[in-house]
Amino acid sequence: MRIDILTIFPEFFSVLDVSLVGKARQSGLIDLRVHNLRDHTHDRHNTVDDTPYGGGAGMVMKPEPWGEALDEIIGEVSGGAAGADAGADAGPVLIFPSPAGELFTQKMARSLAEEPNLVFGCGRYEGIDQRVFDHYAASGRVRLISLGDYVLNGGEVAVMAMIEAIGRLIPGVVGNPESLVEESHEDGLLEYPSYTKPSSWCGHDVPPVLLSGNHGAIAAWRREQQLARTRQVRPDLLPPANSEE
Ligand code: 6GU
Repeated sequence: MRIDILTIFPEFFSVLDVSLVGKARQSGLIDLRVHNLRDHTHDRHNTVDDTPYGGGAGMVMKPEPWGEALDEIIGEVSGGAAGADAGADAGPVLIFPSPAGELFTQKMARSLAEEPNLVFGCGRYEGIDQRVFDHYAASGRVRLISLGDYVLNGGEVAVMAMIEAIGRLIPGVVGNPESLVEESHEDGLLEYPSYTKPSSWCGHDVPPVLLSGNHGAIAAWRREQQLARTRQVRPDLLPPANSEE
């Protein structure tokens, strides 16, 4: 998978050299390129923002640097394996992290992990001029995506979270694919509690069923734990039949 990131803070992304995503980059499973939006400005101060039309607090990111940078990346990516005359939806998915976007979910991560090309555009300030989204909605597949109902200063940290969630679902990135199956959200529920040795620690014992060797009983206990946890802290995740008290 090729991932392009457009940002005014390229140095944020140096952490993507480490851990599983870092290994996936070294082995060539992920081709990740970080671009500085300011390289696409042409004034002495490398200006990327301006005051909002209609007034109001804060600054808005200007459309021209985004247009120039996105055209360049889309041109490179589309000139590759997809071929010049690939269909309208063969272009990269353009993802703009935004608290005004649709909610990022495990399901979305699974579907994005199957894409050959993702482009992330990190906004700062009060956001990006709306015409950037409108312009590329025609040629590419634009998605505004939010991590949750709170506000970050910019898209960089959100993009790192999304890349980690998506990257680990690319075949080969996580060593043991089975470890991807039994996790929170993969089956729509929170995960069950895990224990390792010693069987007793500071007066806390591992639930006896886990030491029983009875695989059917263990599976049933884990399922009950998933349901109980989910009911307690995330009842919104349960199908209606399970959420009744
Ligand atoms: Cl994706 N971006 C920003 N700036 N703030 C957020 C967010 C994204 N998701 C939650 N808060």
